[in-house]
Amino acid sequence: MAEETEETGALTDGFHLVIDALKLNDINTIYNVPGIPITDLGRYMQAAGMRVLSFRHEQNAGYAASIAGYLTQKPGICLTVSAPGFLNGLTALAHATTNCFPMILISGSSEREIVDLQQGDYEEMDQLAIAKPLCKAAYRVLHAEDIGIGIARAIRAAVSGRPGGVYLDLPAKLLGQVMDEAAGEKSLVKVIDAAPRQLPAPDSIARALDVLKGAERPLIILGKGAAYAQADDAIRALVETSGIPYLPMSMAKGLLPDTHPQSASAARSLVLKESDVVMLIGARLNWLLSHGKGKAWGTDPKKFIHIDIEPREMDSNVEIVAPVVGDIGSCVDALLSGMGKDWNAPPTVWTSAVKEKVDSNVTRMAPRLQNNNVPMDYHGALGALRTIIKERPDAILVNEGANTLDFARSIIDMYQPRKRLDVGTWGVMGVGMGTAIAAAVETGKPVLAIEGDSAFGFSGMEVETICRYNLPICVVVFNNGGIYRGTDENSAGDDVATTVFVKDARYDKMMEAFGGVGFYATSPDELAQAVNAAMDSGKPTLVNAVIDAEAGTESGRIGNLNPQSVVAKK
Ligand code: OXT
Ligand code: ADP
Ligand code: MG
Repeated sequence: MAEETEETGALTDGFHLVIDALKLNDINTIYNVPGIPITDLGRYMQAAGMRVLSFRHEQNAGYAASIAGYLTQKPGICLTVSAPGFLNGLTALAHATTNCFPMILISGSSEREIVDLQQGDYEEMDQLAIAKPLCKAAYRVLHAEDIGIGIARAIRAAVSGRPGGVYLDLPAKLLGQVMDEAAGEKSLVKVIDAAPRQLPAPDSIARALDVLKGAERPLIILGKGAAYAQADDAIRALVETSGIPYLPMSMAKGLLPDTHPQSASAARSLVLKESDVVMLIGARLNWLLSHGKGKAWGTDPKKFIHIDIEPREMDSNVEIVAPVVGDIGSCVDALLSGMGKDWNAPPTVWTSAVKEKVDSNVTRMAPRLQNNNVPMDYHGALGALRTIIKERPDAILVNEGANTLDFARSIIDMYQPRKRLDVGTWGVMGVGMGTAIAAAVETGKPVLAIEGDSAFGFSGMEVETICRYNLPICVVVFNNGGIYRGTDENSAGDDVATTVFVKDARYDKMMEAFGGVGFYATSPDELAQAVNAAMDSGKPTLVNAVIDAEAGTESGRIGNLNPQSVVAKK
């Protein structure tokens, strides 16, 4: 209330209140594309000591913000201009929500009075209404004195419970609104305990342990929620104390090193089919796990234990006999103390069967990774990159594509948590450069981005951003001349086939165009040399890796999801 403030005569405004509110909450990095009405906001942020990274397209800034949220447990912030900029950022906001990454899309917007009467304002759009179905929460702030509360609500909504995307609408007029500085300062809110621990009910833990005790062929599945939770030591202790084989989902690889003796990564089909009790930790039974039923899960009856912070996730696809609702750190701690020291490891006949399958799959794959073929196949090229990650386990691996994604996932072992960042729940192409940039900025670690040539194209212009900020990112483009393969032919007309790109494209020149380093690699040895040089130098680098145009398969490992025409004419 005005009369309670110390009237100093000094004024503040919407721009500065937004900045002060973010800084008060330790949010100091912004991913944005400037323009009306937020150009000055970015300038003032920079002047106030915040890191403001400008991108070439909002979608990439948004993907950067979403993965920043995943890596830091603080909401990643994407800042966009009204209507078209907002819409460009919206795909990333939806992606963050879908993947349970905390992110806030802050967008400038046009004049409410004109927008609501649809009188044709500059970049007119009812952005709040459009954002709502795509995020966890959406807010608009109309008065400068509400900026503190608006930002506090956005932060809490993004990170508490199941994390997700939040939209915050800041109309242009708000930024220029002026108020007394002391009153403004008082209106700011430092969010206390933004993501409170959520302890599981003791009876849910007892129930889960009972089910686990009765298991003959138990399996733990670790998802990216488990990686997000940053309960790394507790999760490792749970896996090791229980003696249960575990299967990491793609972004949970490295939560325990992939070389861990209990890893069932290389026996995926076997453990899904033959397990009798499955404990999911921060993983959903969505399409990536065949919804917990059907052929992939075999005929043996299953009992599912599910640990998740979101109660409504339980029974979403199949019956969950032991729901454990709470934050993963607390749930895993409670399970561990319930297990005690005398916990019986699962029957050896089960763990040996898993180990045998792992060993045989690993042994079968090993010689294929040694080849030095020209042109390269996926195994040869990824065999070389696998060694590089083994030697540099703290590097962050970004990965997208179809074959490039699927082969890299199974070939490249990860050794540390949250080092593998990929296409996530939607299998979306285009996350590559935004993800690589945020990974470098947020962690200061070197980044290796392994990209299909199609995948890279969605965000390729951001190589300029990488050069501009001189980030330690090495992009390897798996250039097979197309989507899945470079060999399709159009059976009618002169246009090339729909999945085919320009032959012998030189993606390396794109990086050189902006002052970075380009390499052209035709063999696994050349590829290893180039990537090692890039990782040693820390310079922005792009390696054009020439892959056999025939090597890939349609849609990689998920070709079965393509509908088939029964009346196909050709
Ligand atoms: O147990 P079995 O015997 O089954 O064996 C398994 C493991 O046990 C074993 N394994 C191992 N063996 C030995 N050693 C080790 N270490 C080891 N580890 C594992 O290997 C097998 C396989 O293991 P995996 O991979 O774990 O198991 P599986 O069965 O594959 O798992 C199932 C899934 C579903 C969990 C897994 O497949 C998965 O995670 N898939 C994700 C797939 C995905 O998301 N794909 C991306 C989307 S594809 C498509 O949509 C594309 N588009 C369209 C498009 C998109 N997506 N987005 C937008 C915005 N617009 C359009 C496009 C345009 S892809 C694409 C571009 C593609 O072209 P590119 O040029 O970019 O790429 P290229 O294909 O390279 O040309
Ligand atoms: P994956 O794709 O790796 O299988 P998903 O994205 O499907 O993983 O699942 C992640 C799950 O983790 C979501 O259901 C989300 O609610 C949950 N989750 C995220 N953070 C936490 C946390 N701190 N505690 C408990 N569950 C969490
Ligand atoms: Mg390709």
